[in-house]
Amino acid sequence: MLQFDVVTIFPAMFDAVAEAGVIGRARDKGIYQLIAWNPRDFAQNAYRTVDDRPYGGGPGMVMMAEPLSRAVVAAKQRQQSAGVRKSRVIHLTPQGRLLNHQVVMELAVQQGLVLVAGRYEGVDERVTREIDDEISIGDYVLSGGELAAMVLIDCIVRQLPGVLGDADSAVQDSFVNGLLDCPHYTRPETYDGQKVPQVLLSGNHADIGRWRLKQALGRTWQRRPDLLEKRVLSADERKLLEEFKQELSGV
Ligand code: 9D3
Repeated sequence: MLQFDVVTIFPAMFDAVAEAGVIGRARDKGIYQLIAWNPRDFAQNAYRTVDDRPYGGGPGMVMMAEPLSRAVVAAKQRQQSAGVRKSRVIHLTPQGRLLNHQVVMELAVQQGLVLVAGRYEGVDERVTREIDDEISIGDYVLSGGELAAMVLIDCIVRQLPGVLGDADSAVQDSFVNGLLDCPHYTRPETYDGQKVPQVLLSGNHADIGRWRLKQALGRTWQRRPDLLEKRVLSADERKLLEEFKQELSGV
């Protein structure tokens, strides 16, 4: 069982991820455990203060080192008691390395992850001693690390054995084969004057497979050319992509 411990001043936010859909079911099945730790419970004064003004001046507040560090230590200790040999402590921060599928797979093989979600302008730099890794989920500004931690939990848990059925197996996911997904259709055959592509009604699974691959290649070429540059195309795939471009130009 993968152990997640999250350090956050908003523990209730994590009820959302642990209750909904496949990720909620995985927790019921005992595939992972998620515990939240509130730095306020480790604060030293009666006001349970966890933030203070920045040395050097400037706007905003900084998360204090002591309550945060003590919460991380408590989380690590709990993981050891649960049988985790080596916890990995990850700070979600805009300064971290960018999350991608490869990073997710690297984290999905760990026994225990302690996720540190910050608020305010940032975390006192001296908490670094407790941190193994820093991760950002993209170049846009969130109000805190909690949503980033939930993104991380979601994409790690769906990689764990027994979470997804064969049907939507993680092996079939986009980004695993380096392409965007093909378009999908369900009933009715005509919706608002728009027809389902004929090939999908043909029952010819070889043709359907080729059509889907062609669409996946074409959409990746149109929307995410950076993904195509990173991926070697087979002769067959190059031919399908050329066909896609031909069809687009109205031949
Ligand atoms: C003024 C400088 N800002 C840094 C870009 C301050 C700041 C903004 C937002 C500091 C922290 C935050 C809160 N964001 C996160 O904690 C965070 C985050 C994000 O904002 N974007 C992408 N990934 C992440 S992971 C954690």
